[in-house]
Order: sequence, then structure tokens, then C-alpha cells
Amino acid sequence: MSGTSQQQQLLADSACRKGVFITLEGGEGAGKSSHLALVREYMEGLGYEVECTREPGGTKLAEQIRSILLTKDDEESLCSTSELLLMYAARAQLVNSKIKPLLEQGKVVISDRFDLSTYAYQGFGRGIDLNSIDSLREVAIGSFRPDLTLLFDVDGEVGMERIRVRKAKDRIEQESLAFFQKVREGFLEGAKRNADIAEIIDANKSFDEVSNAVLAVLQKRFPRN
Ligand code: Z5A
Repeated sequence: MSGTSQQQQLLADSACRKGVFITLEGGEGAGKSSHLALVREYMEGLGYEVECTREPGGTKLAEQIRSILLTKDDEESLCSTSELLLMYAARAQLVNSKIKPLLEQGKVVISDRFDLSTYAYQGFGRGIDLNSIDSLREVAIGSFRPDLTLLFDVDGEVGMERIRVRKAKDRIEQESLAFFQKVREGFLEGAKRNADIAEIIDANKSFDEVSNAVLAVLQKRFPRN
């Protein structure tokens, strides 16, 4: 991107920041989805209108991409490059057609997963070159970033045990423990790279302890008057 268009992109991004964008990230069974309601309630308590979404997905077209991404097809397997490109196709669609307009209206948007998942799953899990991922991100969403990312850090074994009872596991959930351990490493590394917006929650602890840790972060970042 040229210097001028990069500057224009940054201006466009900050202009839509009347609202707040919060993302919940973590490995399988980390407890992100279970804590979405708590984050929502807290932000509504501050007087915000809140919209929740998820990745991949969140719009009609992006949900169609989600179904390609998560459905296992025994006839033709999805290669890692296609997986990466589809993640960014879905993200570009969600950011441009839903998240940015909501933020422009001053709303809080909470997303169950976002870009840190690509860094962890496609970068560390699949082993795709991290510089290539950075370049694709630039094309897909430019400098657009969350205001706060809650990383639910869970040990691969603990997370897998929590979802063991699920009857139908999606295509990615069927990966090995070694894959999820690399993914965890990727999340932690990604959080370090985004230390200004990322907060790590120890998600190995009991549900109530995790909830208390989430509330403590929210109170620190968005204090109640
Ligand atoms: N993916 C990717 O590869 N690249 C990307 O860029 C993006 C995504 C955006 C989406 O799956 C898949 O896409 C995901 C990554 C990949 N793949 N995998 N595998 P999804 O959205 O359908 O699923 P998920 O995000 O992985 O959801 P999850 O496995 O359910 O994880 P979770 O939301 O963190 O967990 P949960 O549903 O809140 O909790 C799971 C269970 O654990 C549930 O029974 C809870 O009651 C229990 N739980 C939660 N916390 C605790 C504690 N603290 N103690 C005990 N039990 C607990």
C-alpha cells in the first residue's frame, strides 16, 4: 500500500471508531462463546447498544463461506492456502458490510473470534508463512483492529476434553492435540505482538474464576463511573 493510501485507510478506520470493537479469542473449548453474554451484559450496563457476531461468518455471504470452511468433504479436502484465503474473504465481508457500519453508529460489536485466530490456526497450526498472512490481512482489512481482544488461554488437552462429548465435530475440530498445542503457542505469540489491545485470561481455571477474570479486565479497560 502506498504512503498516501495507508494514511487514508488509517483515517477511515479511526473515523468509524465511535463504537467499541471487542474480540474473544482462544482454542477449542476455551470458553469464549460461553462468556460472550457476560461481556455483552457488562457493555450494555455502560449504556451501549451491543451487537454480537462470529468468525468465520456473521453475514449471509460470510456464513456461506463458513460452511465451506467447517464442513469436512471426504471427496475433496480443502488445502491450507484455500482455507486461509476463505478466512480473509469472510473477514473482509464481515468488516466492511457489518462491523464498520455498526461502529460508525456508536455501537459495541463483540466478535466470537477474529484475526488472531488466523495468526494462530493458519500461521502456527498450518505453518503458513506469517509474512504472507500479514500481507493478506493488509489487503483484506488494512489496519482495522479490535479495541480489546480477550484471549482465553487454554491448554490443548483441557480444551479438547471439554469438547470431547460433542457428537458432531467440525473439520478443524478433528485436528490432533499437537495441532492445538501449536495453535495455543500462536495465540500467545499473537497476543504479545498486540500487547496494547490483548488481555490474556487463564481459561484453564473454573468457570467462575474465568468469569471473574473477564470482569476484572472489562472494569480496568472500561471503568464504570
Ligand atoms: N478458525 C480458523 O482456523 N481461522 C480463523 O481465522 C477463524 C476461525 C476466525 C470456528 O469454530 C473454527 O474456525 C475454529 C477455528 C477456526 N475451529 N476449530 N476447531 P467455531 O466458531 O464453531 O468453534 P469454536 O470457536 O472453536 O468454539 P468452541 O470449541 O466451542 O470453543 P469455545 O467457544 O471457546 O468454548 P465454549 O463453547 O464456550 O465452551 C466449550 C465447553 O466447555 C462448554 O461445554 C462449556 O460449558 C465448557 N466450559 C467453558 N469454560 C469452562 C471452564 N472454565 N471450566 C469447565 N468447562 C468450561
